[in-house]
Amino acid sequence: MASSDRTYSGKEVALHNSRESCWIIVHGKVYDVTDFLDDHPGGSKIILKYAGKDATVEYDPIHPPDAITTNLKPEKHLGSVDLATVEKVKVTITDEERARQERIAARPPLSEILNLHDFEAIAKHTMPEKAWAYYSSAADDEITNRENHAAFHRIWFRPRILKNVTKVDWSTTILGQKSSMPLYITATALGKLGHPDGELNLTRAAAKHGIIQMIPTLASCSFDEIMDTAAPGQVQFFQLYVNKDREITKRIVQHAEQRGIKGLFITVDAPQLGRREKDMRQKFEAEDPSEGAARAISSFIDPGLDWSDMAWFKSITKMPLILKGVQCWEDALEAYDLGLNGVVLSNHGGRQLDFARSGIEVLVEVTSKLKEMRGLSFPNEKFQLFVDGGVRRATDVMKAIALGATAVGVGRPFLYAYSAYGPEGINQALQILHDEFEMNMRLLGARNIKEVVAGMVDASNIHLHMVSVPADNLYESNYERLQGARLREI
Ligand code: 173
Repeated sequence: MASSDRTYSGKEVALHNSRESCWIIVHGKVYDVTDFLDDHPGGSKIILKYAGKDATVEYDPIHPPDAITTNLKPEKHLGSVDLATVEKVKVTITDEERARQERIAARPPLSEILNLHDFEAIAKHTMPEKAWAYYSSAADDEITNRENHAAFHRIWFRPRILKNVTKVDWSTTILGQKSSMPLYITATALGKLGHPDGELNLTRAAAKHGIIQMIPTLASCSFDEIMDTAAPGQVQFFQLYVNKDREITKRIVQHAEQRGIKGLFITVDAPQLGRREKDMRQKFEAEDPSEGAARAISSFIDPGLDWSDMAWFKSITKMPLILKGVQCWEDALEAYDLGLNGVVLSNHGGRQLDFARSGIEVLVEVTSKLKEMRGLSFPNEKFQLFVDGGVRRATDVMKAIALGATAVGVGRPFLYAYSAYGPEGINQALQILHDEFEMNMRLLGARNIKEVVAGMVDASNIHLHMVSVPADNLYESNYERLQGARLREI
């Protein structure tokens, strides 16, 4: 019987290269995954590709480092391998990859990146194709994905003048926690697809700029690694996918609380993952070749979650509870009546139900109905409203604040910033937003976030989906059209 302190040679491991006996190497350790093959959420095919070999490079972006140790029985942890004896997995540099490297070398200097669209433009041309497809993809015809951004174009400003705007301050508090801007880094999965440090890029930049990061359940880095990287006292939120096994959920939630997480955002818009066709066309190497990266790893999410679970969440944690993915006033009202602490008006970046309305549009109906039915005014300390989706500018954030949001979530733009330029990219992205806030607060005539009020916007057309707006040239050049099926080469 193998013992876990044994050191194997690469040759010995290489013998176990079949479905009958399948060993793999990850980070210098040897694992017997023969019995696990059919339980692997991403299917057996991808593991078998690395049978007897070092799978680290393929493993890293998709799994938190502790995924293998927590999911594989201890007796299957066979020991270490002498890496010097392991045959390198041959990485053949394709013409496509060579061309990508050339494009990376041709990036403009960061000083020429002027806005968040610019990061997206560079990321589109320099990220590995699969990673770009995964981050940029959205559900079905991607109508909601485009609408998220377009909806902000139906809101116009009514600036005030002569307000002595020598000093302007756009800092705020979110769930009682200080933030240097009324926005937070929202949760997005698989951060390492864009850069080897994955979510840690966001953690470090959030600390530097005094903003809050929402840590995703499906981060590429482990939760503890992210918490350990955070600066002392750095405020973080946690996004939760609820596992069918509630004991696992309870363990995750209580661990998050114990590590100092200040808000639990329960995702409620993904009982099943949307079909993201750009991702599916990448032929991600899952059991079912049409699955795509996200679907392959999401089978644990419980479609049985319902309102009656909320009392249970309250019983297992004292963290503020916020539902992420509310899409109409009726559900916002229910959340309020159940005593939850807020809702994120979100359609998951257009990645779930296509033709779901934008969060900013839903915000307008939620504030009006909750005022009418419960006498609430917004922003509201006790029941906070958040919006995400389509945000690219400080002016987008200010529109949401004027309409009653406490803060706004930004996801993809920050992934693109670090995917295109690494840690300096995300720093620059946040600096750009600070600069945009400073200028636009002055131009709007608001000295602080409390002065950004409903009277400063005209959102009277928000519910009209067919109004003429000026062309959005930067966005249009980044948006990638869906491609239909093509004939095979003959
Ligand atoms: O939007 C997503 O891609 C997402 O939330 C997700 C969910 C499960 C697995 C991977 C990603």
